[in-house]
Amino acid sequence: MTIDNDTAANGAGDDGSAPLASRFPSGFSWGAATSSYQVEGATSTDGRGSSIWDTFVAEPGRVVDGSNGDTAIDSYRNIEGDVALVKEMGLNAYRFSLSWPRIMPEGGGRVNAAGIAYYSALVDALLEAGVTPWVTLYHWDLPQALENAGGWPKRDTAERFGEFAAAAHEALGDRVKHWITVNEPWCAAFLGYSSGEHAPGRREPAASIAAAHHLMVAHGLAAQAIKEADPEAKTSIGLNFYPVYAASDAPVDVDAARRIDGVQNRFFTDAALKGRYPEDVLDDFGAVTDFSFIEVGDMELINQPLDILSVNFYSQFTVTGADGGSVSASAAPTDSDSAWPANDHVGFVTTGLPQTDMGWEIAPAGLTDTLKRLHDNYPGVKLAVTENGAAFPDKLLDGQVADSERLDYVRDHVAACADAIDEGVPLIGYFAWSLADNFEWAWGYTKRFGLVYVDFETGRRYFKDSGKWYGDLVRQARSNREAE
Ligand code: IFM
Repeated sequence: MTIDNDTAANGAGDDGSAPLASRFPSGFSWGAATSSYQVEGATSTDGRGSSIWDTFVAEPGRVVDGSNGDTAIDSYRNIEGDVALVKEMGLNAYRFSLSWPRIMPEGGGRVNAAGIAYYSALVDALLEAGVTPWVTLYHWDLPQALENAGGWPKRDTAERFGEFAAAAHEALGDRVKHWITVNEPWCAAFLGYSSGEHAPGRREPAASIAAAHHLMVAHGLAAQAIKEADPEAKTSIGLNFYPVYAASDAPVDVDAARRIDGVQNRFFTDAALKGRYPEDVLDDFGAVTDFSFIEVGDMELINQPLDILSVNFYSQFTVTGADGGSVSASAAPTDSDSAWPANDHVGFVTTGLPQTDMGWEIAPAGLTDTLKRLHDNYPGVKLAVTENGAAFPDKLLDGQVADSERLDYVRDHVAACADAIDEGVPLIGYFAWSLADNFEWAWGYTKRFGLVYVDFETGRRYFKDSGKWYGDLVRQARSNREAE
């Protein structure tokens, strides 16, 4: 699968700099990532319970193309095919998530043996292929039964998640050593319960802050349960980070940047790694909530010892607080300012940088800066980039996808990781988002993030040029290290 332009990407730079593939330490985890609802399909198969996404997608107008995850890319029935793609690229790690309602259809109590059997088979197939599984416990498909009982704004949901984590670990922990508790609680809380763009589609700013806190309590309970069962297991939380810049030096813009940085970057990280929420964010949130949901002992519970901080990185924000901060462009993952509770007078400004098909600005240096900042602020924890990638409108022609923009995006972000390593950041892995095109939430199948193109009619997979390039890079990086 070697392609012609690989030397430019993987070979020595014109300036005599080291080849990209040689800039990573031995033992580095090279992976790709997916999540259950986005790829599995089989939503009514083998006793899987219903999730909030099954309910949400059935409501007219929620998903731009009216689609759903009923079939997705059929990964539930295609373990062999998906693992073969991972293996063919030479990856040594694969990140996927467990569907909570597939394992616990009612959200708590009864464990569905067929659900466990599926993930057990996937783990075995990966290990057989020499690939380390990185398992995410929560990637947004909350059992509908728990949403019916109040969802994440209710504390009980976090307690049930602790049970689910223990059950998942009991079934898979003999083989799975890398556990990411919760993925992007910012999205689950604020897109799910404040702007309503994601399931369950509620628009309740105060409840969204309770949801955010309970997602962190859930993280604490899960990390605790896993470490109790296996002190050698590596625990992590997946957070989505964006450098946030003020549009100008004007105090209103500087304050807008502080507020968005606070909710997006510091709120969850300070809680997980410092055991406290940032005071300035609590002050901002105080406009809409009294925090009565925070119980004594919660912050200690959330502040579990973590081995790895999982960094999801896509873009950067430039913000203004001027003129009431009307939203002027969609550099943000959402056009809706109501995704930032108590900050709805902030505007997102485009700066002229190239954008992906999501309208997200391409800013690889922001990844280096983010990794350095995280290491400076939370020095005791290793870092892994567990999502990074770009949507572009791909075309399949004669079995080929010439996605040079995505190839450039991945290459430049991998290089940004190498720059961070050069500056002393303890970065241990990079996972491209995503292994293959899949269901992109409220965008349905209209946005393609994969290294592998999926024909959504037939389910057939084709390596894109970016996937071929990434495979070349990884094989070269790994063979360099093995040769030492
Ligand atoms: O597809 C999503 C993923 O589920 C979570 N992080 C961002 C990706 C791209 O939007």
